[in-house]
Amino acid sequence: MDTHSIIHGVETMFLIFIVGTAGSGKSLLTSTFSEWLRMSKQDVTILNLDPGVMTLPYTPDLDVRDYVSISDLMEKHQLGPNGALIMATDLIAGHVETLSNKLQDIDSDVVLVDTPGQIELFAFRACGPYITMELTKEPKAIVYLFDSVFSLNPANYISNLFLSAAVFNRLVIPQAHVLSKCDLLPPEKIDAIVEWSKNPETLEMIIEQELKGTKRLLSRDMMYAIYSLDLHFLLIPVSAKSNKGLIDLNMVLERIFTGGEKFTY
Ligand SMILES: Nc1nc2c(ncn2[C@@H]2O[C@H](COP(=O)(O)OP(=O)(O)OP(=O)(O)O)[C@@H](O)[C@H]2O)c(=O)[nH]1
Ligand SMILES: [Mg+2]
Repeated sequence: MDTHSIIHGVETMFLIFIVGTAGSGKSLLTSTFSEWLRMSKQDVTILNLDPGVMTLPYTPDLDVRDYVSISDLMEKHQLGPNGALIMATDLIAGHVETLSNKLQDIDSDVVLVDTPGQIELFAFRACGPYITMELTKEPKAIVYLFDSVFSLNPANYISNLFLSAAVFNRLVIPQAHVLSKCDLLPPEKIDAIVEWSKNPETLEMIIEQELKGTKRLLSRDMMYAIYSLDLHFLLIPVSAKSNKGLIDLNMVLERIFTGGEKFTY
């Protein structure tokens, strides 16, 4: 594979932000995908943007915890853990220039950015759009994770569609969609969820079958609203445990970066 491509004759570094709800598998995918890319002879830098994380399944090359400390903020400002996390995430914005300069110095092919556990801290406060815009001027993509087990319920799946559309609306960066932890469901269930993402009629059918009353009506209307936006949410099943789907994820990212696509996948 060749993620390190040449656009307009200039060698380019690509930034990939891994985004998703708490526990959706961002950090493990960052770890597994970085190893997979390295095996494909790609130069990879990992940036951890989660100030609150205790342990990571990889060794970050750059780590916001070196710049902001949750425990210091709690002590200094008499904050609880959540308040400190919010403050820490906002403070990261002040270190973006330093992080950008470091990334430019390292100049790897790909930068994988692991984002904070709580998606709202990253995507819905001012810092997320600021960081994604200002962290170098290199091409960027979002990988948005749909947790397989959570997505099996059509109402949850639709909530996640909304969340991912909201992230796109905030960040306006080409977005790839991953059905994470696909090893945790039988293949036919994974196929069914992927089919919902390809074909709204199958989603409508399952809503009719599995949901009742207000939940059914709301889910159906939310689904229509999403599809009327003409955004695409084609899910790529991926397992960060078995490496399944990494090749497909890579292909979609390559299309985004080399094709200059501006839309969601
Ligand atoms: N079976 C399976 N488990 C996974 C996979 N990816 C992640 N997990 C597990 O899911 C849990 C959460 O994974 P993380 O990678 O920490 O998820 P995260 O989104 O970074 O979590 P936060 O940063 O805390 O929001 C861990 O116990 C992982 O081992 C996967 O592909 N398959
Ligand atoms: Mg994490």
